[in-house]
Amino acid sequence: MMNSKEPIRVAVTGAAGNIGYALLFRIASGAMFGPDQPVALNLIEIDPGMEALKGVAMELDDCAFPLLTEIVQTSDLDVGFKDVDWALLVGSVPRKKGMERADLLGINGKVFVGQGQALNRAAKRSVRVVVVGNPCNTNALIAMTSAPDIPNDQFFAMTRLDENRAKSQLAEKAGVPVSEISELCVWGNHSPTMFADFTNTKIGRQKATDVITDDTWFKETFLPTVGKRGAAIIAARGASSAASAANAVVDTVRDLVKPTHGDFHSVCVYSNGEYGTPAGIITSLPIKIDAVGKWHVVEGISLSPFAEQKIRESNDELLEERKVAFGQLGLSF
Ligand code: NAX
Repeated sequence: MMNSKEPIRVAVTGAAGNIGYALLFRIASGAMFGPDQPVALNLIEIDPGMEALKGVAMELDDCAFPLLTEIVQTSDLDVGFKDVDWALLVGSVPRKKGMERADLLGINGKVFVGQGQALNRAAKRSVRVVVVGNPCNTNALIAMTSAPDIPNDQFFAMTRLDENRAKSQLAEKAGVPVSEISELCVWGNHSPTMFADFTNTKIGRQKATDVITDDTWFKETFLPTVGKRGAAIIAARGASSAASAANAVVDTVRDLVKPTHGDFHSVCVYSNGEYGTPAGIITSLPIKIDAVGKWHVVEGISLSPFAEQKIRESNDELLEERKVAFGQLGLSF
């Protein structure tokens, strides 16, 4: 029987890449927006990826997903972003040997200027944008700056994978199911400087630091393990995180569209100076969603001097990224 609901239109860039391949099938199956919400997919690739994209679209067809109403395949951003409700910006140029961080910021910066401008021209004014392609915080800030008609609070970057990784490390250490771990915010930049705040995390109803009473483990094992988990996956698998990254995209969007009951989550948002974070960067903060679907930064978290110092270091890195990238691109902030 036909579903009478209007489909949610979702653009995905880098759709033929590794994360794209793990993500599209979950969106189309209903994992992101629910089991009775139709979706239309606008799949965006650069020209060299278009042939592989054709194969991915064939496989989507072959799943006969009842919720999937349409697949658009394109390398034209104005077609890809036309009337979209969500834009998941996954594709970006990877860092190659001999490339400096500043080079990467400039190369990807140009891409995200173009994507921001195209979103501004073609997407719904209510579009929400989640940037995954690295350096995702600064890429998101660049896209936001290049899309002046779309409100700043509709741009996000992803740290949910880091939160999920941190939760699973704590669950393993404490010998409890991962569902027992809550209130774990990853603060700052999606980079090894991020701070997974174990000091405010709960295990069951207790403070994590009352269950695991080993400060050295938190500082010298837990934090580096979470920060370097991406590199450890590459070393073991010979390829970067894809299924877990796609899962984190699903988690991020799913938890942005429904009111928060219980646990809050980490999302990079445009900062207004909350918790002493510099205003005007896209940085990871604890986010909850109210009854009308608007996000807010969770208030009242108490940060120790150690936590404040770690968060400051990560945000300083974001200020530096902004300075370098915006300088190269001739953008002002
Ligand atoms: P892949 O290299 O497998 O796929 C990227 C795809 O993007 C390719 O098919 C490529 O043709 C396409 N692409 C490149 N530039 C594009 C553009 N301008 N427009 C449209 N498509 C474009 O990478 P994959 O493993 O899928 O990772 C994608 C991005 O996610 C990388 O930047 C990666 O660093 C980042 N990640 C971010 C994470 C996060 O937590 N924020 C975690 C996972 C991942 O590392």
